[in-house]
Amino acid sequence: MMVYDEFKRKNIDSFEDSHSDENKTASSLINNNLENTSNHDDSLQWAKEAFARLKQQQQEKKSDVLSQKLIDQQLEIQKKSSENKFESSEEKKPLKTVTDIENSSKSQDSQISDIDEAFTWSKGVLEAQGQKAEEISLEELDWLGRLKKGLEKSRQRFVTGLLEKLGDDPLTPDVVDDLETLLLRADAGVAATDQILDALRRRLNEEVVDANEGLRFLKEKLCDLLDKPIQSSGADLLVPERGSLNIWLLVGVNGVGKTTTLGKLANLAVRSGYSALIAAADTFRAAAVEQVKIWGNRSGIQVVANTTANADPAAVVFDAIGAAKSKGVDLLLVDTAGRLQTKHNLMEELQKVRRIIDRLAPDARVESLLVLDSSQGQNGLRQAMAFAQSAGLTGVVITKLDGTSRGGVALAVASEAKLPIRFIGAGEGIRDLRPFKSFEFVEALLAKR
Ligand SMILES: Nc1nc2c(ncn2[C@@H]2O[C@H](COP(=O)(O)OP(=O)(O)OP(=O)(O)O)[C@@H](O)[C@H]2O)c(=O)[nH]1
Ligand SMILES: [Mg+2]
Repeated sequence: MMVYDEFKRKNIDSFEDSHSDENKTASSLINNNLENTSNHDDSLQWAKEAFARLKQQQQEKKSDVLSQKLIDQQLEIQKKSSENKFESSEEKKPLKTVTDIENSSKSQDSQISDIDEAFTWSKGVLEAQGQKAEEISLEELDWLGRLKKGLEKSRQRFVTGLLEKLGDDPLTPDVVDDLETLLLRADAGVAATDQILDALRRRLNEEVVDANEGLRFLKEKLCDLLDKPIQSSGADLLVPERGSLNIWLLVGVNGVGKTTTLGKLANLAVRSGYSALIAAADTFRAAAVEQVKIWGNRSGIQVVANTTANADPAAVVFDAIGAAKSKGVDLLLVDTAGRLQTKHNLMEELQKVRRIIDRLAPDARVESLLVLDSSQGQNGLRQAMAFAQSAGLTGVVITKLDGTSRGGVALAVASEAKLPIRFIGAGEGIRDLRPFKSFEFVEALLAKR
């Protein structure tokens, strides 16, 4: 049967996998649906049915997230008591009750009325990338709608101002100066801002550019900038290679979402038919091992851990590589402890982990992915520069794009740290992570409404 490989973002032929029943995903449902309806060329009917299914899937997902939040809350209590370090302000905060959580999902419900517009927009974005009807899946539609919603804050800050400035008249040098301020405020960084503005100014010297063309040109330049490191890497999307060992290391400062991203990647792997294993190499806190085990359980993936106090992370990775080799696993995901880029001993610890990997699995395809919290703005760029040096980074995952994100940091990372962005996370749920596509990101960042 066909399975939707989310790393590749396309349907693939069947594979041997114990989870195959689970994989009767919405995408296969919708694809059947598409085959049936496209014969009649009835795209309106298709859109209606796809929209109805999408709503149903989103309702189901909400109840999953609800139960996941309750488990996480339990975990948080365990984590606090095991660390025995209560911060007084947090201690006083009452714990969320089921009703609180339900109410917060209800408030998300109220946004479901926006879905019509989000749906149409998402469908348009997929079609603009040349996706044929039979390739469009519910997952993609759902994700794009959420990505757009997640980037709302960045967009409000940036696009609303931009559209006001642009007006309906041809672009003037003054408008371009204002655009410069807007880009800098959106955390695009100096290098990215300069590149874009130089290109725009050159163009203005040659001809009159109206507002619509200005916006199109801006989007094109932003995509070029994000795509440059991706093209240099030689791979449009980061996909585990079947039949060989892929080792993906997740690194970054504290609390940016490394473990959550690992949990989401593990699930993405299983859903897409790869076998996976997790190495709990965050040995800094006992609760970290528990947290990663819970994520492993959610996707039925084994976790290699060493629970003795202050175990050496490199030793855990050593064991995990052994297990991954003997099981012939496709993807080994390594969770690491959060560390400040300024702490040299901890950065050296990361290098040691890298050395173990290179020695034990010289043929493995190793990725060292920096996880960046998008709400940290320009600080993210400083982290990227520091980790790039000591952790041999090959890519970036940007998280928390659903919160008070400052999406522009993606531009700064691509232009200054010259690292490809591989995945983006927008939410705490297990499915809230997707492979990065510059076109979609830029469309979501600069959507008019
Ligand atoms: N809203 C939102 N929250 C996220 C996202 N990713 C992670 N989080 C939350 O961020 C918090 C920290 O996530 P972790 O995955 O534990 O972060 P970490 O980098 O592993 O943290 P340390 O191991 O302590 O360094 C958790 O409450 C996650 O639920 C995201 O994309 N969106
Ligand atoms: Mg962690």
